[in-house]
Amino acid sequence: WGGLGHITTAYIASQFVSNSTEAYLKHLLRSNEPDYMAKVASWADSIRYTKWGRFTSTFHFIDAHDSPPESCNVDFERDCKGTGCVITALANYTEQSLDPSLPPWQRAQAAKFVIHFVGDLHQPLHNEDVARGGNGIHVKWNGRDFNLHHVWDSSIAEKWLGRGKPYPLAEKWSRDLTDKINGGIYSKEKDAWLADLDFSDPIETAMAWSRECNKLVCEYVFPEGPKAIVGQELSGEYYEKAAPMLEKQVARAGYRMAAWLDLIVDEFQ
Ligand code: DCM
Ligand code: DCM
Ligand code: DCM
Ligand code: ZN
Ligand code: ZN
Repeated sequence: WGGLGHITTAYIASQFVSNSTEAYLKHLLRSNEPDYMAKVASWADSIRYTKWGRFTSTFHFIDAHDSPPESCNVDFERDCKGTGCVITALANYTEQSLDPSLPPWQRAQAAKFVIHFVGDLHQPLHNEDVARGGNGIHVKWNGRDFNLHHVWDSSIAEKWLGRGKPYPLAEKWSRDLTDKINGGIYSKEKDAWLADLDFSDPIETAMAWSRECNKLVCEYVFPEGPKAIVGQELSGEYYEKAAPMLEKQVARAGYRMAAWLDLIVDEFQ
């Protein structure tokens, strides 16, 4: 996701984590503010193009070698790169974040990676190989040229929320989504969102979330296949169908992030 998506998932998580998780993370991340998670949610994107952070550049996605729209599927052995993917990254940094033998700065860094990668794992094109997750596909947005990946990372959410500063927009969106989870349209399914969560098997948990997200590629990202979308204007009908699904993915990511962080902190203490 772009900034809005990551900040929002982290704000949602901060509304669902337990009191002890909040206290532990505020201490580890050295912040006592309500945005203690939101403000570190995009950090992993800021280091991936630096020299020391280059080793993390493939950690943000898994390249499902499937063939949408006929067949969507993702396979850990087949699709996770040797240099690492979002599945192994989430598992490795989960382990680091609860390893008491590591220094606090490294556990803090690991927690920042966990917060980021749970978010990215819920972006459909981060679970798809075609044209490097859509980066190589040119489309139109309000008449201008964009790549499809950017549309899904940022443009759809930006249109959905309207103009404004990212943090206030994300904070408001997170409150809307928290209400939808607690008592609105997601309240009946929120328990099912945690059904695949197995803290003893982070790889399988992440794969379950990835499979669910990859399915959306066939239905919402490439409903008529990758060739048919080239050059299409996406800010109309396509957007109307995509935005509610994208919103649900952001809600799921935030809710699952909170549950995962609670398990990390329970284990650590
Ligand atoms: N490191 C980090 N944050 C930085 C700089 C480095 O997390 N701002 C990491 C990269 C290495 C480790 O710390 O894993 C040691 O780095 P160095 O040898 O640069 O101290
Ligand atoms: N790292 C790790 N396990 C360790 C030490 C460091 O996973 N025992 C992390 C810290 C950095 C990354 O790996 O995020 C790169 O470390 P380095 O630059 O030390 O190879
Ligand atoms: N990306 C992806 N799948 C790929 C390659 C990249 O999901 N196979 C994502 C990571 C970034 C964005 O696309 O969010 C841009 O990546 P890059 O700058 O590496 O092209
Ligand atoms: Zn992206
Ligand atoms: Zn990312």
